[in-house]
Amino acid sequence: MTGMSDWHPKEQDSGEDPHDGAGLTVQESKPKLKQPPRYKVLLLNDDFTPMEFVVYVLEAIFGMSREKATQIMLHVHTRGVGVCGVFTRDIAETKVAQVKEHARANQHPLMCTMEEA
Ligand code: TYC
Repeated sequence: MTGMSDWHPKEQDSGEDPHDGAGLTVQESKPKLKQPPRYKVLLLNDDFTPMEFVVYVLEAIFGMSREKATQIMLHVHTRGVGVCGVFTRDIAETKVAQVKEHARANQHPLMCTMEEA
């Protein structure tokens, strides 16, 4: 009996030893799961959409109180753009589509978009 023919996996790999028995260090793998990327949903100002309509959209689609919705609407009105919330991609895409569809159905030019947070 000589050389590699005597090699037995059970003797070589206890699961604890970071060395492989041949003088080489085995790198433990890093955990592969990551948090999913998050996206900001942004509301854009325009000169035509009524303030009350924007407040309603923020209440209905983003679950905001009237007070919070009014605060965000006024921020967008004065600053030009504002964050409605931060979500995973599918949820952000759905909310953007809901805002646009609601605006379109009511013939308002209100625009909504998303960007990676
Ligand atoms: N600027 C609009 C107005 O004066 C109100 C408005 C606010 C519109 C926020 C869009 O995202 C918006 N009627």
